[in-house]
Amino acid sequence: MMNESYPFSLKPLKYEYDALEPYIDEKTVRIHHDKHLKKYVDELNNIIEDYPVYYKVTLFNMLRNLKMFPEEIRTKVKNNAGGVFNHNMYFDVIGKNVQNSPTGKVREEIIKKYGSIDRFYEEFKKAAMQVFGSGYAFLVINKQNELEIITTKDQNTPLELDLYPILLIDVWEHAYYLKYQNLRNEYVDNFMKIINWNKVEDYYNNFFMK
Ligand code: MN3
Repeated sequence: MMNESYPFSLKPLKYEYDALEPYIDEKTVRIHHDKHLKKYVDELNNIIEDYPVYYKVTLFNMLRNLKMFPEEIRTKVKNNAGGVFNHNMYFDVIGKNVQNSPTGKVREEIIKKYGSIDRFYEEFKKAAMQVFGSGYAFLVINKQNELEIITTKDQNTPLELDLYPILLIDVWEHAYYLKYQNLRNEYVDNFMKIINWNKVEDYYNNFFMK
């Protein structure tokens, strides 16, 4: 998924639109995936189309090295490539009937860093609640190879900071407003119940294999 290059495509969900009910409602998933994510994919393709020199650059490498782009398109690439990357990961790390508790090496690392899984949930929720306006909370692997919670604004990704994300929550209002309105805290609590920790573990292991 991260190794994809131009032309980018809208990846179908690996579950039904209503699979995340009652935590995330069908209508929100449908609009979020089919409209919001699709728009980022289309916009990114429109931008890159005029610059064949970037046709072979992966999404991952674009975001790791935004300086490669000329200034006239750099912000647009950052926003739209970020939108594609963040949403692909978002829909990938949640699911139905998932391994809903941290597992494997990630579990060990979380306990090492935060003391307990509950304490981690508290910290992650606090970060998600602190995002002012639109953005994300991420669990990343930092430069010391430790876990760390960070937030980003808009569609910014940890990749441009040389940090490697393994979990994220989208707290743009479009991710929850239809069902939760202003109650972001309830959305965040419910999001925790549908995290697919096997996927988070995969992202973690992939980082150390590359
Ligand atoms: Mn979103």
